[in-house]
Amino acid sequence: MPTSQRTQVGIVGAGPAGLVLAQLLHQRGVESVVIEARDREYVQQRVRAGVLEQGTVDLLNDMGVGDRLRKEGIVHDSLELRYDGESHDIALSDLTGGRAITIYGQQEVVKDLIDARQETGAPLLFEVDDVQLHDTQIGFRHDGVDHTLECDFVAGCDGFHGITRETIPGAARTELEHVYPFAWLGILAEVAPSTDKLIYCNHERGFALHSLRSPKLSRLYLQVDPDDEIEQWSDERIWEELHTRFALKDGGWQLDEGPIVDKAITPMRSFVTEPMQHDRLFLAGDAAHIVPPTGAKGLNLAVHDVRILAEAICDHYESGSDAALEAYTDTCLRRVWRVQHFSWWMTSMLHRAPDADTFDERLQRAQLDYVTRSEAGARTLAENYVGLEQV
Ligand code: FAS
Ligand code: PHB
Repeated sequence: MPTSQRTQVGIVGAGPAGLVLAQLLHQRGVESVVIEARDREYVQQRVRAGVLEQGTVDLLNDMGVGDRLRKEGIVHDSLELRYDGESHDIALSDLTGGRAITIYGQQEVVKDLIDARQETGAPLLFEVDDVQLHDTQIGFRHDGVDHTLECDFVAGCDGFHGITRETIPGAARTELEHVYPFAWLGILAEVAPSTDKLIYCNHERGFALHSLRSPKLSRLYLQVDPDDEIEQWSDERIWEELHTRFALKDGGWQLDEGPIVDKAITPMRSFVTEPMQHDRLFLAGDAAHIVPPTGAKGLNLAVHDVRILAEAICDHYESGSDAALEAYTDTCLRRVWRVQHFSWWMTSMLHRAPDADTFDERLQRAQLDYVTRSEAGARTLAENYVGLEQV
């Protein structure tokens, strides 16, 4: 028997954007219904982001979902740039008045947010399908039953491959995209990290990144050809390539190997859709924009969008003013383009484009020398990396 129900905000997608929005609205007494296409287990184990900006950590703590983050998150006050077989520290905290990043897996953030949602007793429906959006009416099937949700507002938090963005008429939106001529092969390995800070490595054979998830879990990335299939990359070949790219001239560093428990290849693109709203539909996170992961910004930008959206929706109900809702796109796009530039800049500085010539390589080295030898250059990287307070 089809059902029809009303809510104030219909949220499509239970990724970081949708779940943070739901919690922020709940804490201000605004009702919402969250619908998610995948099952709970899949959403909670999906390996993605790992770096949280200072602002994201502060918000999760203020929202009361930071207990495990404070216990298990690994705070980093610096990172390393490695090129020409040499290491260079970027003192993030010293250069930003004490701000830092925290390593805490995206799936852990999602787990904490789902637990918090369950505690509120407010609706979070997994395994919905056939989701359709007509203005502020969301149709979907759940447990074999058709449902219709009448909303005041709809939040499109369904990621890059979701349906909400596509419901904005083509004539009413502009899509701006840059696709990079390389991809990332990411692995999760059951071995203690070989470093106590992230290592971003520029090597003639391509970029490499040493990140981590816990004292027992390492997360590493390799620049690969965008047409490569994961089957072409045996575990042996992956480790061999990582050793080669991370090697120091003085041989003074060892990368430890361990069982690879997850590996995947991710395309690299920069993408923005403008505007991020249409009538009473508001897009947030990857549904509106994608950044290459080199700047570790995707999750953090998604959280920033919904922080703005939650405030604007609460203004509507608490003061009757729609000024912040009308300014939503302009407010978000200031940070979206700052972060797009930073992510493109990090990607260009650290990856080897297949058609790069010697002139390009000299420019790249000059950029690397500037950020590692000039305090002003290092501060530019540091303040963008830990997250700008104001944009
Ligand atoms: P998400 O894609 O996370 O969530 C969207 C949700 O909507 C999903 O659960 C999906 O199942 C659901 N959905 C889709 N279609 C639907 C439909 N029709 N109906 C209902 N539900 C639907 N970012 C960082 O900040 N730091 C990093 O270190 C980093 N590393 C990354 C590494 C990789 C390999 C990848 C792929 C991304 C990385 N990112 C990183 C970016 C990533 O974290 C995203 O920016 C982040 O997941 C965006 O969150 P959401 O906008 O909530 O979208
Ligand atoms: C990660 O830990 O997954 C990670 C870290 C830094 C990045 C991207 C991904 O730039």
